[in-house]
Order: sequence, then structure tokens, then C-alpha cells
Amino acid sequence: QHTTTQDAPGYPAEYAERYRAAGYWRGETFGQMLRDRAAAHPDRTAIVDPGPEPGGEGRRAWTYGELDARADRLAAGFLEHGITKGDRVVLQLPNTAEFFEVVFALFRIGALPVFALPAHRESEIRHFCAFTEAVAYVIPDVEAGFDHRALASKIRAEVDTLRHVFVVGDPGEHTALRDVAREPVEITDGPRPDDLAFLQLSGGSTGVPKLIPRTHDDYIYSLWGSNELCAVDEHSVYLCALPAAHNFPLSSPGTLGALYAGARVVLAPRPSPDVAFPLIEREGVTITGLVPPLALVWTEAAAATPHDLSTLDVLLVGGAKFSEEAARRVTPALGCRLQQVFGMAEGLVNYTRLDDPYETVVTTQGRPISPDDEIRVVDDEDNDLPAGGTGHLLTRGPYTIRGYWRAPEHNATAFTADGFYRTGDIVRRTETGHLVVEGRAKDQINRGGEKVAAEEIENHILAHPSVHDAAVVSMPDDYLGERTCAYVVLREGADPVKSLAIKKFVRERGLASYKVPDRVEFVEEFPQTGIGKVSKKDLRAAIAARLAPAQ
Ligand code: J2J
Repeated sequence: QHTTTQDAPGYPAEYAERYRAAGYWRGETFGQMLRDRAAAHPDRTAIVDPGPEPGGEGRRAWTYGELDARADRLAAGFLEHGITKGDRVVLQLPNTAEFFEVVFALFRIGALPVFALPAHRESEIRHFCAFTEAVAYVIPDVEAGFDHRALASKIRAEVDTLRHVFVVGDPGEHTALRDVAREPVEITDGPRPDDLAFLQLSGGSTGVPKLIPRTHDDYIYSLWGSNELCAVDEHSVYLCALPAAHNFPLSSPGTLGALYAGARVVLAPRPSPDVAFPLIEREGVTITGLVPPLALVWTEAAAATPHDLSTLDVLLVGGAKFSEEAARRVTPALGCRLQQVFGMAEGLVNYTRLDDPYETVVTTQGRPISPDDEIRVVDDEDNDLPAGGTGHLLTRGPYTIRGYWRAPEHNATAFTADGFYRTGDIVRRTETGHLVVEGRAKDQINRGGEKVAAEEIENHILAHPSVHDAAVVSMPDDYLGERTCAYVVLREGADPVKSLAIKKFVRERGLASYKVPDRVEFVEEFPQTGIGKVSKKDLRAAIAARLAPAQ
């Protein structure tokens, strides 16, 4: 059976057969996985949610049995609300126990969570709801000072497929999630292992974020494959410090990997040391994952902390390039092992191995999970480079998508004809097969792990009446690695505009705040390449030179 659906190209039959025969695809679904764990060890703790102010009141711990039962009851309630297999549900929850209750309820039905991030705002949410024709949107009431209910009301008025808004907390004019649960019902037509499980978000380089269709089979492989390489087993305690919906803390090995292993997940409401360190001590955390800027903050804070971090065994760092210098500080400061991870929501995940030589761990971004992850390093014309050459990373394998969801035109260029995904990353492969990330070809800014698609921001700036043209590029930053700089050409005769006004304009269009340009530079015209395109390379060089300390 070819798993192609009308919405996304699936794995060709010969590959699906191969991945099954090799034992990568185990024929499991997430719904059944939780059922099995709950049957095997109902009383073991699955999720610890310390509440918004850890250490205070409000710690909740759900066992596997409870999580399973809650997922059943919520699934029954969702079904009663008319949510069925294949429906899309935009999910925007912070790191709370309800995140998992909702996700597993949807998995059981076969409805597809769309993993929005807490930072997303009107522009992104409208797109996710409208583009996926979502039937429901799940939100917290007020989070980080932002009232999600008001946004939901607005989106609901605009998107007619959106029939339900479920709120964790005070529902306002919407439906309280706590009122949805019903007596469990038997679900006979749940999803199959090769069906889609959810839509993950692409970091993207185009005008709007692309959606990534992942199947139960392929994603579950990435989980147990990660568990083996990160030594996650039933004794592990995984701290989810990054936003739970992001692919890294979800799957590398992440919360879902931990649940697959029968381990314990501890949710951190914020990733800062003042919240995370006491949690590590109190809950006996053994493993967690961080983006490079946070890893640096943790290593700096560790020296002065009164908290005992001795249970922490492995710190995964990825999402953006971790400099060798910073990597060398991790073990001395935190007393744990470092594991670099270079992954992507589209699939391929690379890890340094826990038994790799230390030099490999601090100087490379790891090697693929699977023996069947195919790696090509090519030049601009797709010719394979000789061993050790630096070029574009292309990949194909048992958990890498063959195309984005409902994006045939984009897929034609984002994938090769024979199904390799063009990652947009520039890498070099060492003799041991480890990858070193050397740069990026895609038009994206990696703001300390948060991805900003240049074109998306340019489109928003171009909507400003005084703006003639805009080009967004990265600029170097000590803390985040990169920040965004927007170069702007004003219209002839337009009133002068200040940087702040451009930033405010973008913010008011309802964008996640990490996408608001960090800096705006006004110029008369853009430098051009030989064929008359905007030379972003020259713009990047110009802003880098400007920021460099005077010699
Ligand atoms: C350099 N660049 C990196 C690294 C990701 C695990 C870890 C990370 C992600 C992730 C993920 C990098 N060094 N160590 O999904 O499961 C950049 C690359 C890559 C892009 C993917 C996971 N780790 N990157 O970051 O989908 O440019 O996934 O193509 O958000 O992040 O971004 P994203």
C-alpha cells in the first residue's frame, strides 16, 4: 500500500516495506502505545506538572493509568463535539499536563493536532486555522499576560470551519476543557500506524510556515531510536524545559520518547535556572534538552546555585549551532554529559553518541539515528561532493517526510525527484560520519533556535505604506548566535519613518514577538547580485561590519 494521501506525498510502497521489514516501523499508534504502558505499569508516574510557580501549591502528578483514562474520557468528549478522524485541531498550550491529555485524546480519535507555539499570535494562528481548515482551537485562558480567548474569538469569526474553542482555565465565551470529558466510548475506527498523527511546523523560509505531516509509524521510530542513543529507559526523568510543542522537546527524545520508554516527564513552566534547577533537584531529573543560549545561561548559573544538580546525567543541546567553546563548558559546569543534537521537524535527527570521544562531542553535531538515514552532501548543482567536502545536506529515510502538507508547488523544489529533502543546511561530514553544521543556504534566521523565515517578515514590512522594499537578514549576536536585521528602502517622497515605527507596525500585525526585527536599517537601495537579485550576502556583511567593534 502506498501511503500517499491527497494532502501529502507519503512513503513509496517499496520504502514503506523496507522500513517495516527492517523493524523501524513497528506498527504501533500513539493511542495504543499509551494503552500498553498504562496496562503494564498503571501506577507509575507519567507526567509531573509543578504548576505555574514550582515549589508552591498546585503540583500535579498523573500516573500512566490516569493519563490513559483521561485521554479516553476527553476523546469521548471530543467525539461528542463532532471531532472525528482526520480533523485538524490547532493546539496552543504551554507546558502543562493538559497538553498531553489533549494530544493523546486526539491521537486516539485520529484527529490531527497542529502544534502551534505559545509565542504565536494572530497572524500565525489565523494561518494555521484557515489553512488546515481546523475544527477546533485549544488554548490557555491567559498566558504570559496574553489573553488567548480574545484572539480565539476573532479567529473564530473569520474562519468558518472553526466550530470549537476549548480553554484550559476560565473559558470566557468559549468552552472549558474541563467540561468536555465524557464516559469513555469504544473507538473502532481509530488511526492506523501509517496514518498521519499530527502536523508539526516547519521553521520555514517562505512567506507562511509550512506544515509537516508525520505518521505514527515514522515518528514512533524517531522516539525509540532516540531513546536508545540517549540512554532513556523507565528510570529516566525527562525535564521539558523548551516549549512542549516544539519537535526537539517533543521527540529528541523528548516527552513522547520518555513516555514511550515508560519514564517520567517533568514539565518546566519556564526554562530559566531559577525555575529549572530547583525542579531538577526536587524531581530527580536525569535528562533534558536546551537550545544553545539557554545552555550557556545554565552553565553560568550552575556555579552559584545552591541546588543539587547531581541527578542530571545528560544535557542535549541543539536547535542552533553550539560553538565548540560553549560546548566545552557544559560538563565542567553542570557535571553532566553533553550530547549535541542536530534535528529538524521534517525528520532527520543526528546525535553525538554517549560513547563518542569527547573531542567528537564538542566539535560535531552528531550522526543520524538510523542506518537507513541516507545522507548526501552536494554542490549547487546537486552533484555529490567528495568525502569531507562542505555542501548542501540532502536526506531521505524512515522518519523524514516526502513532502509538506498541501504544498505541491513548494514540494517540487524542497525535495529532489527521488524524494530527498533539501534541508537548507550546509554541512561537512567527518570520516566517522558525523556532521558539522557549517552554515545555511535557506533564507532563514536562526535566533538561538527560534527560526525566522525572512520572506514572512519581509511581507509584513512591505505592507507598511511608506515601505518600498525590505530584506531581512541575520546579524551576529553573542547571546543568540544570530538576530534579525531588516533592511528597508522607503518609498520616494514618503515621510521619514523611524526604526521603532517599523517594529511596532510588525508587532501590531500580530506576529510572534521573536519575529519582530531586532534592528531596522534604512538604505537608498539594496546591493545586487550579478543577475540583479538583492544580495543578502552583502547585506549580512554590511551589518556584521557595522556591529564589529572598531579595530
Ligand atoms: C546547527 N543547526 C541546527 C544544530 C537544528 C532536535 C533538535 C533540533 C530540532 C530543530 C529538532 C542544529 N546545529 N545542532 O527538530 O528534533 C537548525 C538547522 C535545521 C533546523 C531545524 C529536533 N539543530 N539546527 O531545531 O525544525 O538549520 O528543529 O535544519 O526547529 O534547525 O529546525 P527545527
